[in-house]
Amino acid sequence: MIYAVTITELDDFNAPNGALNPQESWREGNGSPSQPFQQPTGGPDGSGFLRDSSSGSSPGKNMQLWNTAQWTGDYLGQSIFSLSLDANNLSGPGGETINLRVALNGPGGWFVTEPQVLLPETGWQSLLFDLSSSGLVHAGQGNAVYDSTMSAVNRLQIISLEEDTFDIGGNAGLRGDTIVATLGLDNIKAGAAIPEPSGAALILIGCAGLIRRRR
Ligand SMILES: [Ca+2]
Repeated sequence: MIYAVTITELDDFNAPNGALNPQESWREGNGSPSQPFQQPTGGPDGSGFLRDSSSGSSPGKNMQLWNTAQWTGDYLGQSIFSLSLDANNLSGPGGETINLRVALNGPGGWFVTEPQVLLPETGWQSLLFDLSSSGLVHAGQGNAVYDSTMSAVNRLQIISLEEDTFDIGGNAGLRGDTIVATLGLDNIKAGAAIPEPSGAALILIGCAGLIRRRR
């Protein structure tokens, strides 16, 4: 396997008509009849985006899709500690809520973020996921060591998962919720560590205290 991820990775799904891999290697399991596909227009800036559906019944019942190509590799070496994306719950009026999470698998096992709620009929939302050790919990398998997975990620998965009950299938990876839903994704982007405002604020308060004492 060639570990390829870089800090500049961006999936914008803007490939022109007739391109070889417009879905940018995002996929579901082999048996799923609802593989993710590029929608040529309708993204947050009007450009192409990725559309994926779950049927609520087998096959293709779970809201989940994954990448084992450009998103595999050494996140620590590339200083990738966050992931941002634009998401749109396209399930329609009265549709299911999507609880979007990012999950990564590697020698340390599965690690997953907290869910971010994506209600239907709310349009495109810009979401930021913390991939630092404080933003991820171990969901099963491997040696449970954060560095082990993040230095050799073999799969990046995007799922809807409301509860912290983790069901890991073989090929399916970390299973998403069994819901009838449609998800739009665009601008899946690697990022650096998210600054901690609380820590910075504490330092500022500390400095103000020092300045006051000197006067
Ligand atoms: Ca796009």
